[in-house]
Amino acid sequence: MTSELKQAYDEKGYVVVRGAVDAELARETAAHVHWLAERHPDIRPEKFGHNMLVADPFMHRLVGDERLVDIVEQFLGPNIAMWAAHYIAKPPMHGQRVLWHQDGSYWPLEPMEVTTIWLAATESTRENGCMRLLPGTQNNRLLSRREMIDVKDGKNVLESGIHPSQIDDSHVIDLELEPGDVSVHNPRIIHSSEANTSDKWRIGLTLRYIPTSTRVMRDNHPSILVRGHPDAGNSNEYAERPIYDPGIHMPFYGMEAWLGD
Ligand SMILES: O=C(O)CCC(=O)C(=O)O
Repeated sequence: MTSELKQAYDEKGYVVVRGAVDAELARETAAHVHWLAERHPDIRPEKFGHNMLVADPFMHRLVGDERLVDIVEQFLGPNIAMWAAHYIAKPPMHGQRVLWHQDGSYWPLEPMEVTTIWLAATESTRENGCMRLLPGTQNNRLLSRREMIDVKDGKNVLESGIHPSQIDDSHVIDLELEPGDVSVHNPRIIHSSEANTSDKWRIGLTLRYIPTSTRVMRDNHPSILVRGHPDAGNSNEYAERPIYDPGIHMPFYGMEAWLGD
């Protein structure tokens, strides 16, 4: 039976789930960004990507959270992996913008069966640069990278985007979220976000979930298996369950379950 959530997602290309996780987990997620920022002052926090996160016990705990995976299962079925995680954490006053794009233009996935959970770790509003999307564009074809423009002015999380002449934002939707809310979006829907010039952080975590039957065509790029089993028909790589080490990992609620034998 199709759930109401899936019906709404199929129709609109996105859906918002309020209070998907509790405020404490959202707070820990924001604390994780600040913890990483102290250790990686050379990397902008809009760019804390998969390689930094894939062996981190807190990230494994978070992406496998039953509440998130239950949402995703409605769209992707029972065998699920998370193939790319990325914090887009915009610092106050000078947080970077994200140009209009379709996620699928960038991704080495075959087929393009994938959905994004965007988890709000702080409030995400018009003032601090929330995500915005263009309803209906989930039915557009995917543009290739060649059809997009490069914008290397140091102000963008992605250094490319769809040419402004191809954007009609008269019906734009601002996805304003509270900590613990998530939005879910389709890889074809056109979306962006403005710079953060407010005095508050805007911290979002993008988690890209796939059915394990989707092939990840990138070498040395492990996914995290979160439910069910790998697909025998492809050779996707999976990260091992990490062991919590107080010398190199952030402490978090429930970390006892991540200690070695
Ligand atoms: O976090 C943002 O501002 C944009 C998110 C985004 O582009 C994405 O999830 O693909």
